Amino acid sequence: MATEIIKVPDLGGAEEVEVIEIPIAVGDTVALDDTLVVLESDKATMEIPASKAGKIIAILVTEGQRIDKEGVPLVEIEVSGEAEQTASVPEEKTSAVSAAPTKPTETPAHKKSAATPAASETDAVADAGAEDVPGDGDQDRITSRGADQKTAATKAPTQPQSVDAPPAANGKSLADGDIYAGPAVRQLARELGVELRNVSGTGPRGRLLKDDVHGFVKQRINAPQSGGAAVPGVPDIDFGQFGEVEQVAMTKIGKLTAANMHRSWLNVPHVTQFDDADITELEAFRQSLKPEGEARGAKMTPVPIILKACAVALASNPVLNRALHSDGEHYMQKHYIHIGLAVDTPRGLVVPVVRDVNKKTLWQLAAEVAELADKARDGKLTVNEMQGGCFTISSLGAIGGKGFTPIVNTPEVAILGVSKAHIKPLWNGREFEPRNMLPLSLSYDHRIVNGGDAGRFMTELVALLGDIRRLLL
Ligand code: CAO
Repeated sequence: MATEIIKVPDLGGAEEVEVIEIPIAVGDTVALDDTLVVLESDKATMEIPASKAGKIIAILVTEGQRIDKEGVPLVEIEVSGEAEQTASVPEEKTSAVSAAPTKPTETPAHKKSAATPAASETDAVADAGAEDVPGDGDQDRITSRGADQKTAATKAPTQPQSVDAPPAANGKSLADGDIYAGPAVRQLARELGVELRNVSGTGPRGRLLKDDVHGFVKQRINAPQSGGAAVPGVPDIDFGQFGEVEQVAMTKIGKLTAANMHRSWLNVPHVTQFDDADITELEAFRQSLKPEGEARGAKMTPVPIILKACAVALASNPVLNRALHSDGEHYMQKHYIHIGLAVDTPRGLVVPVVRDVNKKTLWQLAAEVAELADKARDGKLTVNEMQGGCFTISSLGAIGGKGFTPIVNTPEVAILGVSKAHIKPLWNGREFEPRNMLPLSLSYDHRIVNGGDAGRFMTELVALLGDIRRLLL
């Protein structure tokens, strides 16, 4: 049996190429024109085809290896007897891609007829399902395969049903343009029924790798079943190409917060409504408490008062003090009022829970808020102190801002966002009066809380903060 060594062709002006994919293994049988190695230069991807049909007996390069000259041996093939034929146009396929022209070229008719049926079918279907490729030099590969598009159209339906294939909003195929993947990845994607246009590439310059396809399938299998489309992945970007960057490990709290926020964002149909509470009198009262606070060693900030007002509003609007049961048939009505308080710490966001808010005095709440916030900032909260909340308050009042849409802290069903109070002109029926207005935003889970429920809660809260004597009623 004769052997043949396939070598790096003319690099077409490229100074260096990298071996980015070896879609064959020793022992594989390859047909004429099957891709053996994929090389990549700065501008183009080059598929090096088998110039003879036969069996792979040695692979002489490794993925990631850089090559800077023509003639480097790539693969050794034991040529099968009946296949001792030359490639249809090997020099065309390699030189065309390596030359990296930007203009598509016609595929000669003799090339089409020389391809084995198996090869032409594979290529044609590949292009029907997932169009090529971004690199300038890939134009030739696209064009040569594109010649079989008609065949592709008739053969594509025999391929496995793809996991998903969402059309672009404009009705144009999302595959137009930038799918950057080699033949082995395309082959794998076809076998698994994955549309490459939906997979994010993590290889160099966003190239799709086999791991990306496997990861995509794994993600789809683990994703909760729903009627909607999949959440598209966000591609990793090499930010280093734009400026200096540094990769920093997330804190444990940061990772937990990210997971919780994502879960809530995906599961909860959020609605947020806004109102302003007139806290002019409340602020006057709060300021008057300062000397007493100093004597007690406690500080009466707005938060303890908002906590108390929320407890009263929750008691009269119990819909916001529920949790959905996972069976979809029940909800849990809570008969206690524990309220979580988002605390900003150097390690991230934590939410200690103030228990039985409805049973505590404002001074008790002020002392507890200060203690929990200190413990949170010192990293000394116990797990118990962060469990059991019915509702959460996120106050950015001391930081600033006119309003925001907080994310419900599931399995709770509502959260109150508090922004910075501002003096605003308010019409009192005769004239504009300067009033201290506190912006409030209430996000809720619309699966269980209706707009009316939330509206009643918010209206009561605004009334309570507008006249805190109502807390006694
Ligand atoms: N409008 C105007 N001023 C406000 C205010 C508001 N809504 N809320 C508080 N303030 C002022 C207070 O009047 C007080 O000032 P004085 O000392 O002059 O009275 C000062 O801010 C107190 O601020 P504080 O932060 O020490 O205390 P707090 O009780 O308002 O808040 C806590 C406690 C733990 C909620 C807060 O420190 C905190 O961590 N907030 C951030 C929460 C957060 O990150 N939320 C986002 C979560 S989602 O990413």
